[in-house]
Amino acid sequence: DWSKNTAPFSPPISPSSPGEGLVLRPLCTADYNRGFFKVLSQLTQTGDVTAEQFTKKFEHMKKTGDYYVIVVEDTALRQIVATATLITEHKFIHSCSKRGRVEEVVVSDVCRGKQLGKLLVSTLTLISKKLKCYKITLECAPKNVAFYEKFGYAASDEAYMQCRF
Ligand code: 16G
Repeated sequence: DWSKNTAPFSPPISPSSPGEGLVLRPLCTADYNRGFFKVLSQLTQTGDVTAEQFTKKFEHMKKTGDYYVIVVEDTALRQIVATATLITEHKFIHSCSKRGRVEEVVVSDVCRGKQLGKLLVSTLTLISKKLKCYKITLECAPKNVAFYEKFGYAASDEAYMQCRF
């Protein structure tokens, strides 16, 4: 399934073999102390989140069953070096189907060039297919459009709108 459904990798890494000294796995609460927020801060403002706030949010997300937060850990340094999230949103439309959303795709600047972004997005896209989402979407900076096109994502003719508070 993996090699058939993803963009080509060279060298041929996969979720179970993400590269020397690296492991790809779901987020766990101990990752708070392994630099998870340091990685996220390379994407946007994270705010000062305490361990308690993190754990509470983690448990909530886990309970819903709709959050798939994955991380890549450098096993020697015991540090998170990349992360991405898949969220499934429940719908009445499309025969009570689900929509997948890819969020917070970040690869630490110290770990660029190892195909980790490609690995994370391929993994989440494949999971969304397995979970029978009828579509999967994401928002990204214009400079990252070409990257996501490699996985079959295409610009939509719908406008992206937001209201920020
Ligand atoms: C990017 C992210 C999105 C994240 C947002 C944060 C991807 C594919 N997209 O659009 O998930 O929520 O940045 O920016 O990773 P903000 O702080 O301006 O909302």
